[in-house]
Amino acid sequence: MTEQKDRELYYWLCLVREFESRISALDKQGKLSGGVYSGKGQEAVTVGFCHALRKDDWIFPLHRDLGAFLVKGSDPKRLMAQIFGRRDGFSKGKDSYLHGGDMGNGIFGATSMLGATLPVAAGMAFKFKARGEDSVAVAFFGEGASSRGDVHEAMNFAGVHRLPVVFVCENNFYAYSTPNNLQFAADSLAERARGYGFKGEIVNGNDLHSVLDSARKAIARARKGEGPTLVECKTYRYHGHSEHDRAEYREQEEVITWESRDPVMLWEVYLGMKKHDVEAIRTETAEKVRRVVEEAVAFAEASPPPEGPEAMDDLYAMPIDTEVP
Ligand SMILES: Cc1ncc(C[n+]2csc(CCOP(=O)(O)OP(=O)(O)O)c2C)c(N)n1
Repeated sequence: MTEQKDRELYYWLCLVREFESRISALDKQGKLSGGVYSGKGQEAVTVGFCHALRKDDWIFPLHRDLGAFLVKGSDPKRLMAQIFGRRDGFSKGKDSYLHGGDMGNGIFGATSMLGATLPVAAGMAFKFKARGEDSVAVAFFGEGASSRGDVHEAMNFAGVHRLPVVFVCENNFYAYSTPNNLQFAADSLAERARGYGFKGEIVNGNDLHSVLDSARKAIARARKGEGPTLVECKTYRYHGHSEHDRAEYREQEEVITWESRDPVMLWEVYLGMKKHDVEAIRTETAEKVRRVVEEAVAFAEASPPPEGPEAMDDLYAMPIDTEVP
């Protein structure tokens, strides 16, 4: 990889982390309404997959995938306005940040029902195939969501029709407080793919190299018409389920073990092994991402909340003036 690529990927990892850290702080300051579901610790998954995509590809993020918005191309200012519930957000302040999609950048909004976006991703991939387009759909979900029937239906349909979709499971070992051994009885989630007739693999979700490698291969397979892939990324969320959850169901030793495999730190080790000046890159990148996040917060705070009558905007499609043949 070129030095420029190495630095670019580091920038994305750091931007996602800074953005999420700031949101957690804003939440503690009481400036946000709605839940905050930090993906801190899981950055390599969203950065790795979204970096490997084109603009005309679509992603289907869930509640912990804020980083996916940033890397797929969302304007950080509009994303922050969405989180603040302001008029300049994607949903114009009428929605919690979780449900806002960014249609212009190929990002479908999440639904509250876990896993319900996976059949939509399969449907989008069906459309790509039917129209002969070579775009790809990437659906993110947690191992908790994997227990839902929707997930089975989406994967079965995608397998039958060999659709250009990649299913990315972020296995962070807990669905709220439910650990893996109470979530599924199989050795892994990736092995379910065999039952659907496509490839499944397990990836170290904290190692950006492994994620990128797997993402590129799965996306290329989908683009070439070789069907779906299920990638199970083993990773860990540092925070609780949301900011109010102290996650006391986890052992401190376990948390520390995962923190020692931090995705940003691992990328710094890689930069160092390539004899880049890590200290200088870290300082320069920290300044850059701090500025982006500062500007996003200032923009969001200056954006007005929607006024009463706006509550009715965008609720119904306008009638299309068509001539009946
Ligand atoms: C069908 C459904 N059941 C329960 C919930 C409540 N809920 C929201 S997030 C969550 C945990 C999800 O865990 P997982 O899918 O592993 O994702 P993670 O939060 O670990 O990223 C739960 C139980 C929900 N939103 N939808």
